[in-house]
Amino acid sequence: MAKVLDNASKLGLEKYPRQESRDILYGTAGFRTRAENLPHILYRVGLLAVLRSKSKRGAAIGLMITASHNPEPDNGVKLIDPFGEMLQQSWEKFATRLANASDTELYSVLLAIAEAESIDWEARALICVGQDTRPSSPDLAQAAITGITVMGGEVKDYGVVTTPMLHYFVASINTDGIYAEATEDGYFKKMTTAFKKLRGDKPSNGNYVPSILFDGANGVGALKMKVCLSYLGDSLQVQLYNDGNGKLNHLCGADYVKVQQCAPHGVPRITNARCVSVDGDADRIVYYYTDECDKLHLLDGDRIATLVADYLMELVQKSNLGLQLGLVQTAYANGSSTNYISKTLKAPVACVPTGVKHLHQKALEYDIGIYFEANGHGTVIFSDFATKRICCAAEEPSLPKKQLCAIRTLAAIIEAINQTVGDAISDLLILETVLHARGWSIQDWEAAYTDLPNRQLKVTLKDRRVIETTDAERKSVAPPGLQDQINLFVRNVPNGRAFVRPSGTEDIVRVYAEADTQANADQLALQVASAVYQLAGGVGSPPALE
Ligand code: G16
Repeated sequence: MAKVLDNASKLGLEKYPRQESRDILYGTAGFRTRAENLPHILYRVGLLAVLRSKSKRGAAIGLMITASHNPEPDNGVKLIDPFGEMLQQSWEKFATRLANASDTELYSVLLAIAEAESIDWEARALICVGQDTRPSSPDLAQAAITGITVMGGEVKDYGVVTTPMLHYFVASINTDGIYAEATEDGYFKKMTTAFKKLRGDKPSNGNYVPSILFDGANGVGALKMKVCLSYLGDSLQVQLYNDGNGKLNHLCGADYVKVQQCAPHGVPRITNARCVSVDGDADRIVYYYTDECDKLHLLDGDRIATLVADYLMELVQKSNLGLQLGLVQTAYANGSSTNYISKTLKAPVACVPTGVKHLHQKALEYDIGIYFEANGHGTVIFSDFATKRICCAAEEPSLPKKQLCAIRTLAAIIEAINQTVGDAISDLLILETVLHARGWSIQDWEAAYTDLPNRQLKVTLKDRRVIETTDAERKSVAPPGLQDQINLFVRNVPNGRAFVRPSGTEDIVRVYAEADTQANADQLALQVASAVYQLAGGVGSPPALE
């Protein structure tokens, strides 16, 4: 053991010396920063992944190299736990410690982690490695693989994959049952077969037309959607745009459309056509259309959650299986969506801090948990209890026809959804299923409720950690006086709500505001952003509406 750790720290020193003096945190979705600062981090995460796998008695662990929605020069890495979930939070601390250790401390930090977790050195270690399409990803993958190998871990290199595909493969290797073979073919075959079953032999229905425009953010989502098309056959027509020739996430993709509230560049404006945008690693999806006046209508993660919840609640009721369904949102959820869930759908809804790791955890409390962040990141999870009940009942031909049909639809949804994490491609198939079943156009979908106008702004600070929050990030507790100012601004605006929180993926602070009108939401966001800039040490130009 001592020899392995010694080798690992020596090689790290020679080949991947620590480059950055600033400390880095394992944040909302792992480590993210400029790619040139990452080689030593990737090497060290490779070492840690081996310890994690050994601590789980050799279960496969995922190591995904991506910075998802961030600009192309950034990159990042996150670890995936055995059931395809995000790394256990107690290990995030180990990751941060290891990443920030000086070169000379590396050996002792590795040893301390191994001791704290009583690592069994005889256990094998299998690490599944995946990467997105960023130019920096191959070298970073090599750094991680070196780290894994030097610690005696086995590598399964999946090459370029979407983040949710890697989550799926890890879960599939470690579990028997609902997941398909851990290959691209297994993944697409399983979910598209279920999709086609759900769709039946009539691709059109009422106002629903089986055709969409797809903005791939010039990332891996476009590449993999191309592959998916060959499995979909005639069941869905998908026109691909931003399919890899332009700059990743630049003026396109789910984050751009959601935050800027603009249609992406590179996709033709076809009035009222149903369009989707995914992000750089295809774990988020938003829908949109542009109307006759060229105005953008955005159907974001909140709309996705409410559409899916409404449909699943009807199926659950018809199934008569007595299953409990609940939703999970974050502070970014539009106030109208939360009202619609509690007053119209009458479903339980919880609010947790940003980050799918928090939403996923909370959603596990329900038989059927639906979680989506407003940015389009989310999925549906069925508890073991719900899965067993649904799958057993689906084999009961003596049940009344309507009940059996609802149960079999739920069973097919279990097959089509990637329950490990938000997955733009799997979510798309579920959403197209619901719209098809309802016979709805995107405009019919939008009619459920009216969003409160809202605005998001970014503020750059000397150190974003001076902002501290509580109450699922809805209130700030530091710096002193900031929340009092926010309260004051909010009081002056009908239906006003605003909050501020440090990003866990970018070196910025995010401000969110909503109000009765767009002008009021813009003004509120600007007032809050200016207060943050003044009270918390803003750098660069003062905040402005973009
Ligand atoms: C990641 C997380 C999401 C989070 C987003 C933004 O998304 O997985 O849960 O909402 O970052 O986080 P923050 O506001 O802390 O920067 P992605 O798609 O970039 O992996």
